[in-house]
Amino acid sequence: MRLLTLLTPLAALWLAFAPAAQAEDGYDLWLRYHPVEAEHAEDYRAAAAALVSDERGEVLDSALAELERGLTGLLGEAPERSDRASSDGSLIVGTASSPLIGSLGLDLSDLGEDGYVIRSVDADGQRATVIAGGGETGALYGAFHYLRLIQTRQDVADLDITERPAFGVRMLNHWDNLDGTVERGYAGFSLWDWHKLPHYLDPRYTDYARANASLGINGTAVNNVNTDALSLTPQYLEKAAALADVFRPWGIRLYLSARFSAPVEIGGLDTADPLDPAVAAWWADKAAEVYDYIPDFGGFLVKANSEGQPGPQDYGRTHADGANMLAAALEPHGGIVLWRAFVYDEGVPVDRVAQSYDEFMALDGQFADNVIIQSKNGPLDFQPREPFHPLFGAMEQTPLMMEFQITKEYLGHATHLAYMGELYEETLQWDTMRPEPGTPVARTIDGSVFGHELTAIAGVANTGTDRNWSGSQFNQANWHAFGRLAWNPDLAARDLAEEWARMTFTNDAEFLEPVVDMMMTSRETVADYMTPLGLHHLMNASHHYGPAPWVDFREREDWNNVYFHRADETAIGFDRTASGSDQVSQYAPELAEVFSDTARMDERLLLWFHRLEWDFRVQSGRTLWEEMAQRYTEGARGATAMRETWEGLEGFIDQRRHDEIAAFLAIQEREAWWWRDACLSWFSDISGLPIPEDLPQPEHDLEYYMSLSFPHAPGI
Ligand code: BDP
Repeated sequence: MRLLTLLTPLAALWLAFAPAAQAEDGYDLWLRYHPVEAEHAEDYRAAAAALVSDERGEVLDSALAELERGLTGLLGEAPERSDRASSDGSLIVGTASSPLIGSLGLDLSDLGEDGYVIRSVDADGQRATVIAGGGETGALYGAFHYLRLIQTRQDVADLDITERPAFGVRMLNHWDNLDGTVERGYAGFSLWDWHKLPHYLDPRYTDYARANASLGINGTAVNNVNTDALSLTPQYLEKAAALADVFRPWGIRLYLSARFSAPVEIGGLDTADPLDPAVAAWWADKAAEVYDYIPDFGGFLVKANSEGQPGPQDYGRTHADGANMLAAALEPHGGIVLWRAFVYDEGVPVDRVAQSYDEFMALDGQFADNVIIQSKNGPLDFQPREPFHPLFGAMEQTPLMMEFQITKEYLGHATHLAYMGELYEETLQWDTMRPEPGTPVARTIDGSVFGHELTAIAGVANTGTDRNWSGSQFNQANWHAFGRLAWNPDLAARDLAEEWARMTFTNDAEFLEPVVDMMMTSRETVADYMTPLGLHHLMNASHHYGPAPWVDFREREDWNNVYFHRADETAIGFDRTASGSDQVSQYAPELAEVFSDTARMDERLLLWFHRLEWDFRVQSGRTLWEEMAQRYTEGARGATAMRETWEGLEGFIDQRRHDEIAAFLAIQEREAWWWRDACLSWFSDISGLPIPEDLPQPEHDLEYYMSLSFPHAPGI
């Protein structure tokens, strides 16, 4: 008894602190708003003592609510609310139409709806900070920017910031199915509970929209590109409309993937031929119906004639015929068509990697004004490393947009740490040399080189029902980096890694330095232990989990790993130079020349472009085989190093997230060595060359690696 009474106050004390500790499961993402250190709080409070606005609006209200929430969390007390800047330290928030903001005489022209300024001003003799958006969405993005400044401990006393997004449409693509599963999803089930919609709105829908808005993302395609025509029936449109209503106050428009054969499947027609007037009329009616449900509907995302999906080519028509027919249906309502360039179908070409460029270049200039072509970053399929897609820079007369994959289908799914910001940066900054040297991919899609007004960028989402949203804590950084680069593709991946880590974990430099370094090298590490030297598509069949260079049994030749690496006893690699498929000639001539020259090229793409004998001397002086063994080993060692680095960082952050990450890094380490051992064993067997003696020998024999099977790996 005595013991119990003694323990009770202690238990109470423990309970008082427990909820805070428990909350650190990653759910709050980078919007944690934990109290700033006492020594800084006073300055921040002085700058933002009152929230002032003389305007109302659905999106503006979100901006004000977020500032109130953020400032309260960060600074420990709620700012006063007022419609006048009557004392020092007012944070004035609004748009160009606010009388108060108008009276400050700022130049807000050229901001567009989404742009904003954040400026320290003198308002009637009072020191104030104004967050002024071109429109309400601009004010919302400005609000998040201001909070980010405090979250990352930057000075807010003397601000003069002007921001405008580089792309008009900044969207996520969800590969979510109506049954709640997610294709290539590694974070649980779909966020959308279609069954309970529209009558139950999970509060998580709002948190999802907030998180996107905090990055500047303004669109979301909620259903899989391998889509079900049912998504376009009234039953599901009503549900989609309920989601759109939740997203709207956060500046986010809803898009739907549209199945090309829907007129047959749900429309009772016997054809989906885009040139058939009855088909065009059906789509026009369907578009009008969609806009009745969702007045600000964004448009249709379409995967056609790819991997068995229906499309215009089923009727002898072109991608342009198909896209333009849908574009005509959406045009009266202001909608757009996002037509995917990821196409391969109809037999296996010599080089699958060449197909998309060939098909779309032939149609350049034939697309309607409200069509944009959505191309993956590389010409194959979201590999750990690919050269940029040659359409970037080449397709001049049609707006082209980037599709990145945030979910890591080919980079270790939930558990492996691979910071994609670094891959996105590499792609966006790659010099296409078109129309002239010094033209990075980013400039070919942001409208600046070819003058297109319609600009967009998409990321295949990694969100799901996991508490941490993204399957792992570090995968959140990939969502964050994508969103921030969608706003400004010239931001540095390293800066974004640091910004994310500050907001997600801590501002402590002793933690940040090793963590940011680890993030920045992580993608290369993964590329090394999975697919070094330009190898690609070595993942196990279908679910893409684990190594399997031996896959040769799939029904399509170009679904087999042996098709891509072509290893035999003499050589390895895919010859895409003039002596092979000549896919290299799809690039600007100066670039094609470099890619074709083993002495001048970046060897990280060596076997992507070249087929070389095992004893070929690489730039290090080693033989190709020795170099491959070396790279695989360094990759696996890199995974070990990441695990060790993280173990040394215990205590900087809450235990729960630390432990989860530590466990995932240990999985990654195990799987990295498995990748290395399995691939080297198999390539050693094929080439007849032993793994160099000075390197660790595989733990098991080749039969063991080849016997492993994972029929229930996630994501399919
Ligand atoms: C591949 C995925 C497949 C997708 C396809 C696509 O394996 O699940 O449907 O891309 O982008 O990467 O359409």
